Amino acid sequence: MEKHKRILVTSALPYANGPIHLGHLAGAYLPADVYVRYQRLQHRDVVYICGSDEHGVPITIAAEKQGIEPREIVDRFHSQNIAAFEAFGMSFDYFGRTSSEIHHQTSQNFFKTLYDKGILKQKKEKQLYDPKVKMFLPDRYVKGTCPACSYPEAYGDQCEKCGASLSAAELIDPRSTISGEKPVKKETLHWFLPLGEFQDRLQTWLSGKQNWKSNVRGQVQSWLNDGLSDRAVTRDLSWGVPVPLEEARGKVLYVWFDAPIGYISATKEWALEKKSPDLWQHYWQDKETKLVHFIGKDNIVFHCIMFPAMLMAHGDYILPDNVPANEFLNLEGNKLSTSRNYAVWLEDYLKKFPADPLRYFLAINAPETKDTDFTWKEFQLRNNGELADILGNFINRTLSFAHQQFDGHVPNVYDLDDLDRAMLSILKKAPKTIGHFLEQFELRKAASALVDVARDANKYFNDQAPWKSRNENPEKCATTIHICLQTAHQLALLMEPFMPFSALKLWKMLNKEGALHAQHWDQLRPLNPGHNLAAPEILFNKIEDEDIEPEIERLKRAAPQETDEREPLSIAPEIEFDTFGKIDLRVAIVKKAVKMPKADKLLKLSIELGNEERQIIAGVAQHYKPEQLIGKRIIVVANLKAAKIRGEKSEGMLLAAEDSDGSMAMLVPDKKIKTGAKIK
Ligand code: B3M
Ligand code: ZN
Repeated sequence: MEKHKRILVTSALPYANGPIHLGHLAGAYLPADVYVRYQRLQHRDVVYICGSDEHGVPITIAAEKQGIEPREIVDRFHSQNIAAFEAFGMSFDYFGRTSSEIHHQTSQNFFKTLYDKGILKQKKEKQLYDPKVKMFLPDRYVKGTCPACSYPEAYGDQCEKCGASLSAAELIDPRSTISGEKPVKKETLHWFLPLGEFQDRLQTWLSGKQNWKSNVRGQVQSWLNDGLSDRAVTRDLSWGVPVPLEEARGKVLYVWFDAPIGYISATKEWALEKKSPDLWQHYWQDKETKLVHFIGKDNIVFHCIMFPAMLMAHGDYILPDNVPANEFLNLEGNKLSTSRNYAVWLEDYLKKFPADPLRYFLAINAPETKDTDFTWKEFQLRNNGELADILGNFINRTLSFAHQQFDGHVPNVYDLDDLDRAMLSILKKAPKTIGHFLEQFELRKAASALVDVARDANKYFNDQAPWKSRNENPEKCATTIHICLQTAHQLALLMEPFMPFSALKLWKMLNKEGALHAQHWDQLRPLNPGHNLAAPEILFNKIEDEDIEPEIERLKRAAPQETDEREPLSIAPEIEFDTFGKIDLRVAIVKKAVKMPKADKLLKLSIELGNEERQIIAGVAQHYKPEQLIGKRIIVVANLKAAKIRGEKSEGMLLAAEDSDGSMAMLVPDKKIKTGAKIK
């Protein structure tokens, strides 16, 4: 039983610097929307808030890249993303934006309260400054090597490789992302949230959250174990919410300070729209509200440490009850990359396919506890196999049968047999089972329980064989179809949170009076015998190979080709040139090549090296057939001490490259050159 009086749900505010892609949807949006739709069907008081995050360096960098003003960027993507979300069936109660007047006021007041309470620390610090473009380099304006994992492309605020949250000054070999220059250090004044002072309260608070997902708890606990330090909440930038202090001219609030306050501002705007300006306070200030933040895992620290600490510091607000953060969704086996256009953009998807199959896929394959993969093939399989062949097929055969045999009416129900009773009991349990999973944020289990109902229903239809009983036992046939129709009816309701468009379509086919969204999740009133049905329609179309092939091809072209440049390389320790000079590399030509008996990795090669003939044993048998090598020019280490390998003499070593996937390529001269030629 839900013990809270009301629920406030938020989804991470997407940066208004680009369109929405599948990774966003899987992490912060679809799971929240399913949860909220379900809570609404439980007739709970739930408000669902989101909006555009329009500040911060991601926005200004995007604007600079396109040579336009930040304002233009955010205006464009704010409306574009609203349209895409709507077409995807996102049911926000309010979608705000952090450039709004109310947001500026709310976040400035928030800052002011912390300042007046003496919580914020004011410090002069040396920060990275680009002398060429004459500006400080906060956050993503600087890149360098991650001090935690050595990833060379870490940003000044976060390493995308290991997830470490960084400050620009910690980066090794920093460089300006605007000019590429090595920055200098320059003094500047900033305000800091002393997170360390909230450490104990955060720990106590987290200890009470045993029901949180373990990936979230684990990450937060490890942060706490490391110890929290001061976090700057202001920046030297011109785009953002101005810091409301005389001495802070030209400075704005750090985007991760103002963005979460955006949840509060948007709730205020929602209340104003409802003509009940104080209503927002119930949702943010009454302990009986359950506050739930849906986010992706890269936002955990901000929602579970920084924002809670801000709320504690302020004192007037409730804290989140749960933060069901999701892991990442990969794409065809690779990490999504917006800069490489290696992503599936929601707008593009919706031009070709309906929203519901994607909603279903992202639910059943949600990255709840580990990263998952979106592949077009798997998407097609699930759509065709589960939605079309199981769910859609059951609805279609039931409604068609009712139209053909019962004149489009719900037939009477007569004596029940065991199979009938079993099916009815499945129907009775389903809302409870699915509801239970959804309450626990277990979207995958919830979605599969939904399809299980349809699977059981198909089996019931087959076992009862109404096409036979129609002549042999008309009452049994009527009972079967009656129960199948009640199942379809129940399915329409159970589908609503996951696939609202198809649920509504089914609801219309059933010709029910009253809106689907006005029904009660576990008190659906059954269809009455004699009720008149509307014409059946196909609920889910199959997706053909031709539909997905161009998508697969496009991604193949955009896929990271060679080594993913984001993989940090572990390069061997530095050597002097002299050391390198000692290695005598020469061109040779392969004369003979045979497999080594009982060694599946080794080939025995005879090579010509100038006027010498040598034998080398090479570990390339899994990558090259002997005949592929004969006549090939290769590079060998000619002065390597001879060794015995499996009883055979090896006088040298050939050079080949191996990548992280284990593929191998031999080094070959790019044109004909005499054997024995020296590599230098
Ligand atoms: N815009 C980061 C992101 O989209 C950020 C979320 C803000 S939530 C308050 O990943
Ligand atoms: Zn790192």
